[in-house]
Amino acid sequence: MTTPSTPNAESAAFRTALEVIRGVEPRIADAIGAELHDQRESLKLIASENYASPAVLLAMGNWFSDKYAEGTIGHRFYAGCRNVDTVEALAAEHARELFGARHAYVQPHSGIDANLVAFWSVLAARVERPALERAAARQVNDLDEADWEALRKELGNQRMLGMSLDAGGHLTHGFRPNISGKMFHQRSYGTDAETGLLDYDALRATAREFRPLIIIAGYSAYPRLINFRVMREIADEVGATLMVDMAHFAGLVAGKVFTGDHDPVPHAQIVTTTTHKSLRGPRGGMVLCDDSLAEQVDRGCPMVLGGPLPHVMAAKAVALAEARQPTFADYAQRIVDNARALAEGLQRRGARLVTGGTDNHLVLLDVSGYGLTGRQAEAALLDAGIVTNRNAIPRDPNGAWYTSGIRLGTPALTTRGLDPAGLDEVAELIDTVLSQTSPGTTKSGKPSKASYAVADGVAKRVAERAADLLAGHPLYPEVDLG
Ligand code: DSN
Repeated sequence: MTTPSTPNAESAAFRTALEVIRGVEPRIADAIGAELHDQRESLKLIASENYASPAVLLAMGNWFSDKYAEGTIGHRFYAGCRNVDTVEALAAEHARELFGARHAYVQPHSGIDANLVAFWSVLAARVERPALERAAARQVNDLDEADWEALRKELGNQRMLGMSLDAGGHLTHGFRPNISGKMFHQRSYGTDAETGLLDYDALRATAREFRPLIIIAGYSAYPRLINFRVMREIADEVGATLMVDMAHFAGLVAGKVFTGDHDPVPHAQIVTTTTHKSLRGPRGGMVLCDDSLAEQVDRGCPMVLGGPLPHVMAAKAVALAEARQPTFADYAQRIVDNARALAEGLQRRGARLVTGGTDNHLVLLDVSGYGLTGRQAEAALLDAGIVTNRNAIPRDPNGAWYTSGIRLGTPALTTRGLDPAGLDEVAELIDTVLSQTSPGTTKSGKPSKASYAVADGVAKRVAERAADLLAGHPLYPEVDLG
């Protein structure tokens, strides 16, 4: 952690906070302490998780939580917002400077919220205002499928082109279980069947035929670079807006690991992100955009957001200030170096990776080579103290529930200070568990996609080795709860 502090200031701060909480509800103080313990003990490879600095965590626990501040800086629907204005302006300034963006809106509470703000902004910039206002006035809960169809027509029958879920896209990129799939007719682009890489020619052909309003780029499980210059060319050719959801790789953009064609900010009209993944901030979202969409984006609250969370905006400002320090670029580079070491370590031991490697912070391991489903592999690894999540792979025969993949990411372990040699050892531990796990059978004797058995003693031995590895890289070493 890079935040300057006096020795033991963090320990004193968290101990005091827990003491105060304990005076009201001791079970919550215990749960907070237990969570720190669990996080310290687990070998966390969830690609979307990280550890925020003590300064970021502390910035959230204060009286800014008590303030309503609907509206924008200097233009609020509540009195007494001058300190919230300071916080929001600083967070937005850090975001603009860090990412080289014309405009930053730091109010979204999450990535889904940030994407909703972006969708409505693009619609509002294109659609006749009365139609939009009529649509916004309707009661969403009362709408059935025919109503949604009528609403889409009223909004101009809009279309969205996004990466397919099994290629690594995200639910909010136009899929039915999410409101984006109700607001838009969705079509997907995928990856090449041979290489697993994004197929720009196929994408261009689909865009020409489908003529979407929005082309959305970004992913939660694609391990490679995206060329945003080419994406913008395709969008311009069909008159679409290019929107990039950089939630997963915002830290790599901030740390200048992704530059030129791989930095979305100069190429997309609108960019959304979360702030808690590779960016290492508080849980929350953010929108960056060019001047053409700034006015609409600033209407995010109350159009689709509840009141801003000033305490979280304060923590965003702190995290963004941290990300502007030179050490963050080093951190971002180490995330990628570590992911590459993990990928190479797995491949050297015979594992199959989707796309054959990684350019970013994540690795998608095809566990069918071990004779397992993703669900079995995820559970077996957890038994050995290794926390991952199962994930579909392109054209996955096991679907989105059981899956054939495991997604692994390095932002969290990099924050703990692990290096490529450490990630090679992690590869060894993963391979040891998976190669000694067998699929179980159902009660009727058929192969099960869920049950499994790890060979005797393996989970325990691996858990001990994982604990040894983590002991050399303590989490929050500056925090001693006593
Ligand atoms: N839940 C996040 C992830 O794991 O990628 C995205 O929403």
